[in-house]
Amino acid sequence: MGSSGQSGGFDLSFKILLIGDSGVGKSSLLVSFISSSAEDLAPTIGVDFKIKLLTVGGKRLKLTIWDTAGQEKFRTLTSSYYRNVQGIILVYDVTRKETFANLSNVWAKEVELYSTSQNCVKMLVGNKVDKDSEKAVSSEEGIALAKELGCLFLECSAKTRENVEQCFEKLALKD
Ligand SMILES: Nc1nc2c(ncn2[C@@H]2O[C@H](COP(=O)(O)OP(=O)(O)O)[C@@H](O)[C@H]2O)c(=O)[nH]1
Ligand SMILES: [Mg+2]
Repeated sequence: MGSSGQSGGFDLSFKILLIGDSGVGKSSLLVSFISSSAEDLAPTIGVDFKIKLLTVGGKRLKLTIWDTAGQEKFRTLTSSYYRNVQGIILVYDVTRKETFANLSNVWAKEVELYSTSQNCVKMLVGNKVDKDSEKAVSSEEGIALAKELGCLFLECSAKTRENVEQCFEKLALKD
């Protein structure tokens, strides 16, 4: 973890990854967080990473957040994607049960295999809570899986921006 203390710089630097099935809203979460607006939610716009500077609890944080460019469809994220990572956000779609199941069946296993950092903080995020009537994964199920995987837990909506900032801030604060 980098630490620079110069004025105009930042105190702590974090590399954060977004992972999870295609279509759960990883890119939307990133865009929603970076742009502070919920407009223009388009399906995967293959970004590599975005940088956000923010101050939390008096500390200036530099977050470098990596998004997949759609290659998660083919399950071909490589070990290099996980290198030197301090935070991992595992995203599922609360309206699609299989995206939740795949977090334990696929993604958590990959994290286990590739993420070598000792104190990497993980966060389980259920996205699309704005689609309340279509909710297929209960908050209790989310909380239980988070506990099992040793993750923090939040439900959010990239569309309404509910809890979006908290996802990233909570992760950065934990480290
Ligand atoms: N209703 C709703 N739709 C969302 C939300 N987040 C993403 N979407 C939509 O879900 C689709 C997939 O989003 P995308 O960010 O491309 O998912 P990714 O493949 O995980 O990067 C897009 O059509 C988004 O507009 C959300 O919080 N609520
Ligand atoms: Mg995407």
